[in-house]
Amino acid sequence: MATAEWKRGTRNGLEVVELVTPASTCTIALHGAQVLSFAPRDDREWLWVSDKAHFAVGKALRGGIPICFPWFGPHPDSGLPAHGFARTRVWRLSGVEALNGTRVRAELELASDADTLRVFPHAFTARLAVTAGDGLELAFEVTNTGNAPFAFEVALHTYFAVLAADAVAVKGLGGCTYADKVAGGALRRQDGTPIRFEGEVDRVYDSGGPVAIAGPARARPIRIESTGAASTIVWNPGPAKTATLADMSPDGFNGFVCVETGNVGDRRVTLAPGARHETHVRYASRV
Ligand code: TA6
Repeated sequence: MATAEWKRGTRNGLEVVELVTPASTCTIALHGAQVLSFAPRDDREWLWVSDKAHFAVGKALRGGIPICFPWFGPHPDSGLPAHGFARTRVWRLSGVEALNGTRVRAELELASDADTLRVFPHAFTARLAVTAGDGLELAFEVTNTGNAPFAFEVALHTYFAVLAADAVAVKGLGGCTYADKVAGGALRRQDGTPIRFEGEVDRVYDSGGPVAIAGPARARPIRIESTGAASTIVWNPGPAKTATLADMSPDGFNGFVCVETGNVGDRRVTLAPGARHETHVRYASRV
């Protein structure tokens, strides 16, 4: 029986820390503080990583749980990367600890510096705590270390592995309004039916959940519960958009659905000097 422990290593040249518990193994790249894998001992891998993902410092890695911060989506200045800079910087591993023999928590940190201040002129410290056990928890905390308020967006952009995207659905957002980015951002209201994936789906819901991913293509449903989150983004590129993405195989869209938890658009967070905000999400799957 594995005990709760951790070890450092590399994956495709990127430095990683691996959290090993009796129930699961979780791999986190220091680049982007990006969770790349969560493999329960009694289930399939929960996360998907593109077979053409870029494993290179400074480049976005498609898959796992990219952190979109301090902005979500394209930046008004087209010269800046979509989804902010948190996912393309190397974070500091500030601590790892085994908790009561069944879980392990890793903490990673990114502080503002000359590079970030050039594109986001605010002093901050961002911390991500990843706790692995029979489920997976992420706590993303931002502290305003400057002397003026600032606003930021965040999304934990999770790629959930599925056997077939058209054989799962996302449940729990019935009645919520959403911006349909496939229809130019048109505002719509989700009816009571689960969200299904036939073709490109790209929707920003005004709800932090809880939601679930379920269907024949997921042996067991994954439940997603959050605190400090007011947005859920649901995305799958479908075949046409996938064909435009250099870091995806043509059929890659069929291997995942993205259900992302955070605070984006008009749900962005404004922090007073010295204030902090935590976006917390828990992924669980019980029989
Ligand atoms: O979360 C959905 C989304 O904003 C989509 O519009 C699509 O751009 C996706 O993120 C992936 O973005 P990326 O920059 O990682 O290719």
